[in-house]
Amino acid sequence: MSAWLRREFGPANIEIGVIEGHARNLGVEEIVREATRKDWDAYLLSYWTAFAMQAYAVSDRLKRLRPNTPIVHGGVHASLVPEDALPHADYVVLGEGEITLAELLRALGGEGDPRRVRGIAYRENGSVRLTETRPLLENLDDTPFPAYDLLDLEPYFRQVGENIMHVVGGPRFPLYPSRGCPFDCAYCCSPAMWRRKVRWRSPAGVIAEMRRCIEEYGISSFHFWDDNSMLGGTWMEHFCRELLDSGLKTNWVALTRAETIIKHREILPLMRRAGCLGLEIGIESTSEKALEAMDKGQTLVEIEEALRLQRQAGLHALYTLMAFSPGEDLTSFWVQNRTMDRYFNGSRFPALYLGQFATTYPGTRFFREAPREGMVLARDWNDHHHDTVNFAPFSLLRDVPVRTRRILPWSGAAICLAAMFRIRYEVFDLEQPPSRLRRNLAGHWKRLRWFYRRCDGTKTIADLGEEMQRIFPIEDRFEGIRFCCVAALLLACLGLIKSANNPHSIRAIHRGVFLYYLANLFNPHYLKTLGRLGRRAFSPRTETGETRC
Ligand code: B12
Ligand code: SF4
Repeated sequence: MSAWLRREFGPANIEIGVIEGHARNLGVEEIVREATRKDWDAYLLSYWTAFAMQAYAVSDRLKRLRPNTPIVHGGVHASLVPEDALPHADYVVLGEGEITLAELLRALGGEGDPRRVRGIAYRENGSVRLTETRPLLENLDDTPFPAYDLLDLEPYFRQVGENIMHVVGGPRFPLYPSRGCPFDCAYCCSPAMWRRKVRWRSPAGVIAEMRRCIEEYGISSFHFWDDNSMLGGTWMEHFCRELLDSGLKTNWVALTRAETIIKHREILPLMRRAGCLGLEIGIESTSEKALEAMDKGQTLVEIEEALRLQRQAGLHALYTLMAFSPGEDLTSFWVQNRTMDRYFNGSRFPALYLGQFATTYPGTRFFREAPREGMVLARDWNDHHHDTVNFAPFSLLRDVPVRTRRILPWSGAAICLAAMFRIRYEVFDLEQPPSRLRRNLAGHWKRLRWFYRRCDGTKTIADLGEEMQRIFPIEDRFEGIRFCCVAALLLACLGLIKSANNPHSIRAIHRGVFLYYLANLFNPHYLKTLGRLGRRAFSPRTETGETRC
């Protein structure tokens, strides 16, 4: 966007400052302080749902300090729920921002009426007005080389685990071969945001961007951030051939879908030769019921075949999972873990596979249908993040857990606690003082044992959640349900509990998983991460109490 504005206005006629609050982990006050160091003509904010509250707080502070400076919001959250953003903004740019923002800034500078600009929302007499829809950009090759010179690039160059681009660590840049996706998955913002239309840049344009990244920044690794880079199989084929012809030595990973991989299987070896390291598939769930409910349009048979084909071509198979989608229950968690073991683990020790939590993003069908499908546990937008249990489906809440062991084995308990530490970031936030962190761990340990004892085949998970809320001193009104759902997920994956409706006997795998983690301890990468975690978790620090964004 900055590069677009610079080109539109001419570099000599516009000055742009970028504060990357998320990447630099800045708090509201820090952002406001930086933003008010100069007298800017407009403030532009971009954010996702999980950061909306911080963005609103920043806007409100800026409005108080600079009441005459227009504030414009954009990005996926503001675009899909402008009525929520508008109390904190003068204008919201809806969807694709390049042309709209340039026109709006010109209008704000006196060249026309801002309220006539297409593709925006604003307030008038207390109600929200949307202007005519802005057509999507016709030629994506028209988008300029990103203005990396305005960014602090250090957070992009960190190692895996600390890198904001996660999945694969190390220095690399994002790339967008395309925008949009024709599918209509219930939980995804893309259909509403990009209107299910797919547009492509030319292979030559993408390669030119790669060349500049290498020549100007020495970066030759890339993360393709479009929705499905393999969707146009012929595009990918041309791109790979041109990339090989260009002589550039690059590494890249991309997102795609299982059936796309199968459909374009013949180009996988070519992609590998052209520098592709791996492809990420959203597996989401291994429950056919859940996959159907979310309209994923991708079957388990396709997923397995796609993973096989990737491996055959020498590509890493990356994947994502979402726990607590409508349709999932205790049996599906057990089946999921065994299925993932089959997909990824072969004959090694059994492992525990955890991804993120299903999240009801506004503007999606999942958001609209969530109150009918389960309990919405999100208290505010801060909770709309995949690290937080913000939804529990009735299919799970109404399931009745039975333990498969008389008492919780210590190895099972240890795995559950370690896993909770990894997946419950909001509870085990490493920024909090060590004493609170230890208290949280001890509390989790106590509640886990209590939960296991109560899995006697007489109570549903919802009942247990409510009971836990009454018995334990928990401040958060949803924590009982949240905890029981997470405990149920982990214990069911390990086979230490099963559904009372499941007539089959289950062989618990806790010892195998424990050995798997033990074996991993000798992996230098894990050792390094653990060392870092230890240092971060237990080094003394002062608490500022400030919300981070
Ligand atoms: C690449 C990507 C990632 C990457 C990089 C993320 C990053 N740090 O930037 C990775 C893989 C790391 C990632 C992770 C996550 N992602 Co993600 N990701 C995407 C993806 C596929 C592309 C984002 C993108 O760059 N789009 C292309 C650009 C061109 O579009 P854009 O950013 O929307 O910007 C345009 C307009 O919005 C507008 N605009 C944007 N800002 C502004 C500001 C102003 C002032 C104006 C005028 C206009 C404007 O103009 C831009 C150009 O036209 C989107 C899906 C999608 N198709 O957008 C999901 C998406 C953004 N991710 C999402 C989420 C939730 C996540 C995760 C939390 C996990 C998850 N459940 O998927 C994590 C969290 C990561 C983190 N550290 O915080 C959600 C956000 C939903 C929401 N409402 O908040 C999306 C929309 C996917 C979805 N579930 O529907 N993600
Ligand atoms: S989840 Fe992937 S396939 Fe489904 S609509 Fe979103 S981008 Fe498309």
